[in-house]
Amino acid sequence: MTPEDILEQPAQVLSQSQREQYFADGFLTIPNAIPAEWLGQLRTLSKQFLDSSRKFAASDNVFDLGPAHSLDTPHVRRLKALVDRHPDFWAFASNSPLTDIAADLLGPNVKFHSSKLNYKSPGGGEVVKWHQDISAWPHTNYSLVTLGVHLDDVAYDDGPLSCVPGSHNEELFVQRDAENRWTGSIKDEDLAGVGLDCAVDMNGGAGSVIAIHCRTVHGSRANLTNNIRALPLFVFASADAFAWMPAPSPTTKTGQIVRGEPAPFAHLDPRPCPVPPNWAEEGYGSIFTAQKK
Ligand SMILES: O=C(O)CCC(=O)C(=O)O
Repeated sequence: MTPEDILEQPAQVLSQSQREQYFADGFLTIPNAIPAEWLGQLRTLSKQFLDSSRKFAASDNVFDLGPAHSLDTPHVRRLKALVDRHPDFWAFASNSPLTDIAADLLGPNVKFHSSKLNYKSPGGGEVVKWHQDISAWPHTNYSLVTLGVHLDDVAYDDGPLSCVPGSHNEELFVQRDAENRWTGSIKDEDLAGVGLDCAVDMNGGAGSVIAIHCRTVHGSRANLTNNIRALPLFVFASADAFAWMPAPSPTTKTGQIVRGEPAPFAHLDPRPCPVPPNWAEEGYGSIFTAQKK
């Protein structure tokens, strides 16, 4: 769906001006969006998984572990395919206030794409370089959004995401190095024209939701605190957006309709999108492993 078509649909939880701001800037922070019961359960699950990671020594299809990981001090970078880790993660993605927000930004027919929980450890944590998400999972159009939930208050020191306003309406960059290897990040020479000095930190209180358009240039700051910043992220698409390459981190729920009906036609956006590696053949670790290469 186009932004104009989406904005014509009645909103469920967002105001019309919040939706307009999302389409103008390419991102939005929604304060107090998640009720306390859901927030409590997400926090509990996040801590349980972090704790259960202690017994693992190497990354697998559940945990992406950092180099400092140990029994005493878990260093998890990512809990993968969240909706397959616990039924409540899927309930949250498919039938909660989060799903209502997705429908307000994507239209009445919404398809689930993927999910993960990123942990940012003290001592810097995973600084994520500037990138655009859609280049890793291209679709027939650009009506996809990532929704993140702040489990705790997030300010500058906690390592918030940072987004460049209006960058979703500009070009998509090739996220590969000179040898054509996938880097998951935008080259320095391309960044020069992006307007990084205008980037906005997505700070917010516990229970706020951050929405990032799939074309928006964004990155993520260092964690300067002694706390682990945990951020569950869920990606949704308009039902008429169809993936044309294998998903990097598919889940058992990828492609399921969570609001409305499946689309009888694909919507084709003519703006070009670079071709990512074929993840089904090459495998995908995480953005952290790709950016560290
Ligand atoms: O976890 C973060 O702070 C950033 C995550 C991100 O940008 C991504 O996973 O695409």
